[in-house]
Amino acid sequence: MLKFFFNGSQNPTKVALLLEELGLPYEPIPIDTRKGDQFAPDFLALNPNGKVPVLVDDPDVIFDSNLSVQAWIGRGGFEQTSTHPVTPHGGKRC
Ligand SMILES: N[C@@H](CCC(=O)N[C@@H](CS)C(=O)NCC(=O)O)C(=O)O
Repeated sequence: MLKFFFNGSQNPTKVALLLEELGLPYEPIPIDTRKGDQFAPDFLALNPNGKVPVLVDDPDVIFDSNLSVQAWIGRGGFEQTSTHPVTPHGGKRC
């Protein structure tokens, strides 16, 4: 299942709207950026920029809200991001 790391700000909200509109099942995982949760090592391993949103479709990780929307609108999921670097886990990171 998709994992969606978010807070209540505009960039994560774009992705939340996408997920809801497409009816995709996902696990919402709140990140409290006011407390600095975005700098926890586990989170930085997903997004070295320390920002939300992050969408994980294991093993693929995507951490730009606009690219998330573009990838899914292409109906190819993360396959649309194949020009981006591959993660150590074999997935694509963008
Ligand atoms: N280009 C990124 C920007 C992400 C971004 O700026 N996220 C903000 C929330 S809207 C954030 O995580 N801020 C926390 C911080 O900078 O510490 C995107 O569109 O997803």
